[in-house]
Amino acid sequence: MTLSRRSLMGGSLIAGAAACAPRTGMTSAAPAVPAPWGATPSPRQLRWHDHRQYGFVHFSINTFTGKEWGYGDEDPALFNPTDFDPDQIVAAAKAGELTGLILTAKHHDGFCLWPTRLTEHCIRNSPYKQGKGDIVGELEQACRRGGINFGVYLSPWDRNRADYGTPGYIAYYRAQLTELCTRYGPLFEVWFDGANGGDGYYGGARETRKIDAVQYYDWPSIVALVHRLQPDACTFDPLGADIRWVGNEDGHAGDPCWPTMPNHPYDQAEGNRGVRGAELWWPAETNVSIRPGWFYHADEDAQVKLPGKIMEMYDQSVGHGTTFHLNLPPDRRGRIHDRDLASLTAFGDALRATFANDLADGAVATASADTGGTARNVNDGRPDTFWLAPPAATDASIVLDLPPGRSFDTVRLQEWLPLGLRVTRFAIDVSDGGDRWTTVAEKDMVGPQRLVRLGAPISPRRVRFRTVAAEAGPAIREFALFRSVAPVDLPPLKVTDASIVDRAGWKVTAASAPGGEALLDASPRTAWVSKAPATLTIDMGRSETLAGFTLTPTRHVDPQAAPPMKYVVETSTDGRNWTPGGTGEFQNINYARATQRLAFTAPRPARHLRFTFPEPAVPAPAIAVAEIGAFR
Ligand code: FUL
Repeated sequence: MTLSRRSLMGGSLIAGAAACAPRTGMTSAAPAVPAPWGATPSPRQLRWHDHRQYGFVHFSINTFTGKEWGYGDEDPALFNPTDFDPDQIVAAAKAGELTGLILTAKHHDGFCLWPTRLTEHCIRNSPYKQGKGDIVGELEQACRRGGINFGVYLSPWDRNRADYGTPGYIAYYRAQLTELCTRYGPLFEVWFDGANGGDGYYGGARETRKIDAVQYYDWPSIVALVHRLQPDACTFDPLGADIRWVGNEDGHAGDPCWPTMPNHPYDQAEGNRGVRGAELWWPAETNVSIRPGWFYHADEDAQVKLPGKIMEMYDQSVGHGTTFHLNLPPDRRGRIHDRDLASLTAFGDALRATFANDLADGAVATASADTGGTARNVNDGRPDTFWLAPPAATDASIVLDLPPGRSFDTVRLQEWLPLGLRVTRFAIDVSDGGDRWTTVAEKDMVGPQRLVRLGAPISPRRVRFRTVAAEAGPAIREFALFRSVAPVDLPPLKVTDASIVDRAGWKVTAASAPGGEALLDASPRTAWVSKAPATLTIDMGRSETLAGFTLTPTRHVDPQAAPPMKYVVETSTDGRNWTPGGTGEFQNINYARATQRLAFTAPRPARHLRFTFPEPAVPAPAIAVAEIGAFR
């Protein structure tokens, strides 16, 4: 039988709802729980929603080669962390209030971080612990010790395997997955990357291989394998069983981001906002790196996202109804760098300080419509209770009469998900007594979690949640109030990297489009834009021995101009005689907008650099590049 996404999603919704009947007190009988409205989460999705924010750990061969995507021909001997400390990584995650970690057990280059017998391209052949180490197991154990969840990323694309593209590779991939799902205890999430096919080593073939991912992997059967071996693990997969991609790697979900989606293949624009009332419960995860790249690169130490930025991303992910998946890449020692740790800690401190005290605690809740005295459940601090309005009460509201002196600027709301997304739009009103209400916010969707930031603290006597539009009387799990604490900022970090060539005196001497000075102005905000093929020649004003060049793509997504897909680079000492410097593909450039470092085939003296960028990385009318540099 072919499993469809729908059959994967089905299951125990009824059990989910029944287990969660509202708490109605000792004396009253539990009211009948009404039918859910629309799609509802499976029990495993329901648990996953409550994980809220967790970490990604990109750590592999790329950490040691400075790349974002390994080609697949890297020597396993390169993997050599000098001081791998999984407890330090877990402590960093906990400092940032992350509830779990997902490790890249294998990235696109095919190198496996666990001692598998399925391939030689793995940690057994690395110097780490003389081939006796197991990064997957060591991090898993540290997560258990630290009391946080553990999950794995296993890249479907494998640039090392000779059999990539044939049925033999799928058997290999499933065997890998089986090892990961059976050796490392309960996993909370299994992450399947959407990046698939392109050039690679492929056992020495060194060619480009394209596959039809949907057909090749047969996602429903892979997801079924995970669910059979790991019933609690939600899959992040490109077809759509448990968790969907939010549609960007910048840390923001649409406002709101509905957890429901139509039953058709993933569409990036839809993925960012979801579709109200659609058939599938397929909620989004917002994944983003704390650094420009997914892997650690020392020259990005000064570009670690600041605590305020992390808080903004938290608000725009968790606060919009998705989970927040923040990448923390360990450095070459195998530890989280001090800068990332400082930023995470400041973010975590602010989060803890903000949400420590629910200022709705002790308030008296009165609902305009209620089923069996459930209004008080809305601020009882319990995750297993909710206020339930009768199904027909689509205009229901609930008022919290606050004890005096409560000053808040943040409202946190949650819907009782087993009954579906009943509320379409709501308002928050406040009053100082009597019936004069002022509306301070109006938003679409309550959903798994909704944060409403008011901008400034207010101290009303009463605060009201009011449905503006609903499909059924609301079922609200939480109506909480907080006073936000802003994260403490970090002092600027100045990095001096002697390998980076100073660009003073550089000039663009020929180009396929004007505006080349934007490439040399040290601002990633300005860009040089050219139709494809884009060509560019730079005179550095003096000759020196260079090892390679850097290219920074534009940071913003622009349908009119995309980063280049490939490059051809040449060097010259006199501007007349040119030596090939290499050709290649930029790695993941359209999604991770980080500076790319490309080594020449060999270091050489050079004064002039000449580039050709044949085509954009994704279909677009033009190519855009923000900065070009060089390294020794
Ligand atoms: C992308 C990959 O290509 C990146 O390298 C990274 O792993 C990111 C999380 O997903 O699709």
